Amino acid sequence: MTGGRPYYLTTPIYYVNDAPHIGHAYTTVACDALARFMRLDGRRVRFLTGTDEHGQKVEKSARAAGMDPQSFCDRVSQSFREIRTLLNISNDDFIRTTDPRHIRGVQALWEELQRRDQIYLGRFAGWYSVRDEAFYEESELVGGKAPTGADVEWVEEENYFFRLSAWQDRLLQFYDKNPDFIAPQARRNEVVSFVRGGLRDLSVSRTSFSWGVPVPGDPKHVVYVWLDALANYITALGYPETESGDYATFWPADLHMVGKDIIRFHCVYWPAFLMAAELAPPKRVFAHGWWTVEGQKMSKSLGNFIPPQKLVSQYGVDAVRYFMLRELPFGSDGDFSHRAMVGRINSDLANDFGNLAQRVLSFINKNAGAQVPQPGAYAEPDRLLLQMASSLLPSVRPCFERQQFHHALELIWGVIAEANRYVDAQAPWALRKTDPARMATVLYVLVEVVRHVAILVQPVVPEAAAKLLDQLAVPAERRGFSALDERLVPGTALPKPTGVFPRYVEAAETS
Ligand code: ME8
Repeated sequence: MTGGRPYYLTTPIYYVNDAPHIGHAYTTVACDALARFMRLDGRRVRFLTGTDEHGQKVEKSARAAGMDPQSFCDRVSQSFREIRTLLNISNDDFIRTTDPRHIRGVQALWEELQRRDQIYLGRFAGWYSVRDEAFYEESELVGGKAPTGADVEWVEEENYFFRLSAWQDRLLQFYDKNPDFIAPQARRNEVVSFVRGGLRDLSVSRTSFSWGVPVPGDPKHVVYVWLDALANYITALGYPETESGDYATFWPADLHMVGKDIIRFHCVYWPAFLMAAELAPPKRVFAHGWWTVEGQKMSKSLGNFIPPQKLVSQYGVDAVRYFMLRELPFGSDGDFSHRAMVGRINSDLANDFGNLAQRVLSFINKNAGAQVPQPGAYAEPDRLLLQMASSLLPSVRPCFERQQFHHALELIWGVIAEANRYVDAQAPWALRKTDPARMATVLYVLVEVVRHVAILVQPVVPEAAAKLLDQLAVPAERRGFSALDERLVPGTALPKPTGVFPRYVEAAETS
């Protein structure tokens, strides 16, 4: 789409030290649903994801795999790229921090910061965690480890420093003026109190390894992996070119979606780097919660990282996407269990939505000439149900704008429940003999409601929604939100329906 107000959203760029798992899939699916929603709503969307390939952690993993870092990154980055097909992700761009366009942009940002006297050479002595790629104060350590539980090592080396301490007041003013910058509220409070507690200058280069972007003019240093990584959000838009092209169109980003683990980098360091380079900070950072698996933290030692391939082959792509966005209030932590997944598939998808669509469409196919029925005058219950369906978009839109996916789905499923009650109350099968004209009106109301719902769920379950819209004979160009106000044309032939949400049946135990 070329017209429309721009909307730029990003996932974190994922470390290539490990293969993708459901945590990565979660952030990417949430962004994808939002990107699709905005496109259907007429926005000009740029949706970026990618991989974070530099730093000591990746260098170590490459060595452990017996590979040179570049070949190692090429291999793992490819597995993150494959998520696109696997989970039906509609990203517009995929950036790698080893891309020449990115390296150029990072060096330009460094030079800009240096030119503005925001970087100086000093000596670092402190604690560093390779797993978190983060520095910690002595006072932050818990039992000799990072607050995240990661091991730390004592590092002393010549480093460049960014004058973060000088930005404390301006950051606090920025948060104050932009109450929506950090969501949810609890994360906002956490960031504000961290900054109020005082900021120290931040070490932004390393000399003890070489897998990174060389510091311009001093190549024995590589740029700190977080300064390198955060810059992806602008280098993908063509930074340092800011006057024209994608940067001019899409920056500042409407949303950086991240997990709660990396909020400090996105809400403190990133806006400070940008303000120091006289660039606009992003409009919003949303930090979602953390998944555990069957009640346990995901970890290498437990071997319970679920690869997205496994989920998709077991449950299907739409079911996985729906589950992720419906199961938890977006922002809260939650548990990924087989039982909960099957519950959602069989009750919300198969029983509520699938059954509604299937019984209406097969009834029309068998008993109403396999075409869109001709409605007569509407009765009160018809008007009420149609009204509920057409008021969905105005109530669902603010939920998406505020990343309240679960709430948007609750509202849509409220209409599905109402439509199921309406089928039972109006009993079209009984009307077939007693009042065929009334039967046609009831069926028309129902296909209209199914069309509304199918259009609105496209961002979350794109494959099933497309199949359903095919079965309603809705042409591809009439599937955007601006087509919601239109009506199905009576007499349009409808193809033979097939179920779009199969029930999940447990495989029989084999011994
Ligand atoms: O932090 N539950 O990359 P990363 C929910 N390269 N989300 C999870 C999760 C879980 N259990 N585990 C991971 C990095 N995630 C940096 C980012 S951005 C400039 C650089 C998701 O590979 C969540 O979005 O460790 C989290 O923030 C991200 O993966 C961390 O990915």
